[in-house]
Amino acid sequence: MNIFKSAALPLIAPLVASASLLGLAACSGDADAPTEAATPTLAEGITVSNARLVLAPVAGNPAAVYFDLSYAGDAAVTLASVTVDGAGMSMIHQTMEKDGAMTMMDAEPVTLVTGTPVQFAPGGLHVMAMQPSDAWKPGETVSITLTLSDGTTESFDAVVRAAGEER
Ligand SMILES: [Cu+2]
Repeated sequence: MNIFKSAALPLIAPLVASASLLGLAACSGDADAPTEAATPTLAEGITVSNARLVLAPVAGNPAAVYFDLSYAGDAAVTLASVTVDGAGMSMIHQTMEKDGAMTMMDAEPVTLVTGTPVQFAPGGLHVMAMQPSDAWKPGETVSITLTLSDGTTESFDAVVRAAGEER
């Protein structure tokens, strides 16, 4: 009897190294170029409420932005990036408990699902506004812009709160 015993073919994928690394520069460094020319398309179906920017207890430390977002759009989109007006850099963070301590890290892309609210709140998702502006004073507002994966944007104002205030 001719039994095909473990007929595992050596499936060695031909690693055709297409080493065309040219033209893949991610950051082209033209951040100083005027961007006014690009007219952003407004995201559809997004409603943001209860937006607030909470200053850090220590001046100069990152501030956190929280808000409630609801989505009623048809397109399958994720939150691609966020801009906090006046901040040196902004990122979407996720607070997690790790080994009994709370830490935060870059959030996985936040997918917007119609009818499913997304809450940016203390202890969870938040926007980290690095290099905060000296101009941020409690009671004033800061413009926040979300950019979705389809390139549309949604801007809203967040009220500035002092570190000791309700988050
Ligand atoms: Cu953070």
